[in-house]
Amino acid sequence: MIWEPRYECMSREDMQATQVERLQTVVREVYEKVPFYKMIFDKQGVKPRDVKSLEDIKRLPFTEKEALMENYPFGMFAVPLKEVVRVHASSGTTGKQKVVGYTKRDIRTWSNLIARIVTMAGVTDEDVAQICFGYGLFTGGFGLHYGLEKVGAMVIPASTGNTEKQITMMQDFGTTALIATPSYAMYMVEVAEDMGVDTSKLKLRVGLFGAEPWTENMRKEIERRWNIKAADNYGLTELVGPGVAGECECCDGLHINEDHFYPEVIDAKTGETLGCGEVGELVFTSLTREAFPIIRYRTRDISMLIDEPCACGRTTVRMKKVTGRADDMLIIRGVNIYPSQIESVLMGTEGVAPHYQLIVTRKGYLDDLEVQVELSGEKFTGKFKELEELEKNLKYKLNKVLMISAKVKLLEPRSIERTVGKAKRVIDLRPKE
Ligand code: DLL
Repeated sequence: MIWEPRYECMSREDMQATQVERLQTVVREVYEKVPFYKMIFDKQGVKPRDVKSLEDIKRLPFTEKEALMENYPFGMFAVPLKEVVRVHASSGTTGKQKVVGYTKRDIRTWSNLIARIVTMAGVTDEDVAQICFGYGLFTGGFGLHYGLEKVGAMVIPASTGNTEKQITMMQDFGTTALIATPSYAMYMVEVAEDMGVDTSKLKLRVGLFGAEPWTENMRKEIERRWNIKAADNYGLTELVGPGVAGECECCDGLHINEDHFYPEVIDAKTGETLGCGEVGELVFTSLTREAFPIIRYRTRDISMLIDEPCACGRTTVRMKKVTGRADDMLIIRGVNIYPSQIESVLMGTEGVAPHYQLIVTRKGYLDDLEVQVELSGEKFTGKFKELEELEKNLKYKLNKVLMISAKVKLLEPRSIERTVGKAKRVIDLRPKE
C-alpha cells in the first residue's frame, strides 16, 4: 500500500513544479522573518526573487549546525512563539542544544510523513507497534508515535529501558512491529534469548530501525535473530526528526519525502553540487516547515541519491543507506576510516557478536586503532587456538578493507556496555589539537 500516491508517485515534472513553488515560498518567508537568513543571503548577494528554478538553489548559502547553536534557543523560528505548539531538541557532542519548533500544521504534516514511511515498511492498521525510542526532547518517540496512530496501528509507547519488561510486553500484547535503534534491537534480542524466549514464536513480523547508521550485515543479523523483516528509516531533528526518508519493501535505498525536503548531495570539501550516483554529503532544504524552515542544511551524513525507478511504484528520489557521518570519520595515520567499514568486516565474520568499540590512541606521533569486539556466545568454545585464528583472520580482513593495520581485542560475551538509544562506537583518546 502507498499512503499518499498523489505525491509519492508523482511524475518528475509535477514533483519539480511542486518543489520550485514551495522553494520560492520558503525562501521568501525566511528572508522576511528570520534575521539570520536575511544576513547570510545579503552576505552572499542573493535575493529571494533570484530563485527562479530548482537549479537556482545553488546560489543560496548553506546552513551549518553552528547556526542553530548560535541562535539558541528560538532565534531561527519563523513564527511568533504563540504559534509554536511543540519543541524538540538534539544535543550535539559539544556546545548548546539544537532546538526546533513545530506549529499545529507542522505536527500534522509530520504525522503524515511518518504514516508514509511506516506504510512503506509494511505497517498497517492491523499492527501492534511497540515504540522503543525515548519519549522526550528526542524526536524518535513522539515522531513515530503520531504517524503510527495515523495509520491506525495500536501503539505501545514503551520508550527505552526496562528491557525485560519490554520483552514480556511484546509477548503479552502481541507486538507485531518493533520501532527502535538497530543497536537497541540487538540488545533486546539478547535479553529475549536470555529469558528463554523463542523469538520465532513471537508475533513480531516487521521492524523499523533508524536514528543511527547500520550495515546490511547488521540487518541480516537482526532479521535472523528476531525472525522479522527490517526496514531502515532516516531523519534528523533539524529537519523534523524521523520522517525524512524510509525504505519500502524493495530495500534498495530510502525514498525521500522530497515534496517536503529537497535533497542535494555535495562535495564536502568544495561545496559543489554532485549528480545522482555520486557519493557526498547530504544537504536538505525544508519546503513546508512553518515554525522552523531550514535552507540547504549540511547534515554531515554521507550518502548518494538514486533517481532510477523503484519496483514499488513510488517515483520519489531515493538515498542510499547512510554509511556514516563526515564527523564520524576517523583519520588514522592519514587514512580516512568510517566505523561502518569496520562493522561490515565484523558482521561478516563468524564467531564475533555485533557489539564492538573502536579505541583510538596516539603514542608519540603515531595513531593506534584497536578494534574491540565481543565473541559470540553461540560460537565461543574457549579454545586458545581458535581465538588466535579468529584474531588473525579479523586483522587480515580489516587490513585489507582499511589499508592500515589495526589491533584486534576479543572480549568475552557481554562485556561492552549496552545502550538503549544510539550506540557509542568510537572512543577517541587522542589529545585534541
Ligand atoms: O535520530 C531522528 C530519528 C529518530 C531518525 C528515529 C530515525 C528514527 P537526531 O538525533 O537529530 O535525529 O540525529 C540525526 O542521526 O544526521 C544521522 O547522522 C543519524 N541517523 C538518523 N537516522 C539514520 C539512519 C534522529 N537511518 C542523525 N541511518 C543524522 C544512519 C541515521 N544514520
